[in-house]
Order: sequence, then structure tokens, then C-alpha cells
Amino acid sequence: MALTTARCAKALQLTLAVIKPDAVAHPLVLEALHEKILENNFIIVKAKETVWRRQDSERFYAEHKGRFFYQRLVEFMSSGPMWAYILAREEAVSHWRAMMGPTKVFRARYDAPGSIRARFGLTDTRNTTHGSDSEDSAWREIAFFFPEFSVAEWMERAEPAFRAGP
Ligand code: IDP
Repeated sequence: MALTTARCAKALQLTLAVIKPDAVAHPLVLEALHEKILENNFIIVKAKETVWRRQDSERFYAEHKGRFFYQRLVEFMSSGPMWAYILAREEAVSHWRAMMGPTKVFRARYDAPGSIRARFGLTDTRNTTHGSDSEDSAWREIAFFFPEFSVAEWMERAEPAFRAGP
């Protein structure tokens, strides 16, 4: 749900971004990704380091159960710490997805050479980052990572920061 009152300069949107274990394992990569978030005018609404149990990984990626990479994916995602972020800006969902680039690292290197996955991804599974693929997914995934957080309440409180004019 975008915030579109007359007083808003831009429609505000939230997305859920994750820096996956392969990137967190390398402090310089983690720092570079953190910088990219800030350089792209995202507001970091919430951020936390988290470690998944295997069942968290299975639940989050249930839609991929049965795919050839599923076992590899759930093992990887529960193999070490991740950073999860709730990010805000206009068109947050599509902007973060564009920054990440295509899912498959080798495709990213051809089609989006400057993207995060092209620059830092190791394999199609260990591809550095996750980002919600729609606003509905963002709300669902924010609740998965930050169950105590209310998107609706935050939108209400954040509105003054996005008013037009001086
Ligand atoms: P997304 O992360 O770009 O939204 P999804 O299709 O939802 O892509 O896949 C979820 C995750 O599963 C990917 O980020 C990647 O880690 C892994 N994955 C997807 N496709 C493949 C594949 O063909 N080989 C290996 N791993 C894959």
C-alpha cells in the first residue's frame, strides 16, 4: 500500500532486503552493500543480524520445494548470519530489485554488469542478496523477519518526513 496523500512529495514504499550469508562472511562486501543502500537514498527503517534454523529457511522458500536447487538453497540460507533490512523510499521494491540484478549470477554479469549480484555474487545460489518482488511480498516478508513491526503504523508516523515543500 503506497502512501499517496496530497501532502506527500513522493509515494513511500517499504521493501524487505536481505544480505545473504555469502556476503556477510566477507566484511568488505558487507560494508560495500551497506554503503550502496545509503547511497541510493533508502531510509533504513530497521536492520538486524539474524541466523536461520533450517526450518526457517524451508518455510521462507517453501514455494521452491522440489526444485533442483532447493536443498542447496535451504542449507546455504541457514549456514551463517544474514543481515535483514526494512528499507523505505519511493519505488523501494523495484529499485532494490534493479540494484540486485537478475537471480542467476552469470546472467547478471551479462545483462546487468554493474548490479550487486554481478559484482559480488559467487554462484546462482550464493547470490549475495534477497529483495521482495512485489509490495504484497514485502509486507509478508517484513512480517516474517520482523514480526513485531507494523507497516501500517510506520506509514502513519513517517508521513511528515515526506511532505512536499520547504
Ligand atoms: P530471487 O531471489 O531473484 O527473487 P527466486 O527465483 O525467488 O529469485 O529464487 C530464490 C533463490 O533461490 C535465489 O535468490 C537463489 O539463491 C536460489 N536460486 C534460484 N534459482 C536458482 C538456480 O537456478 N540455481 C541455483 N539457485 C537458484
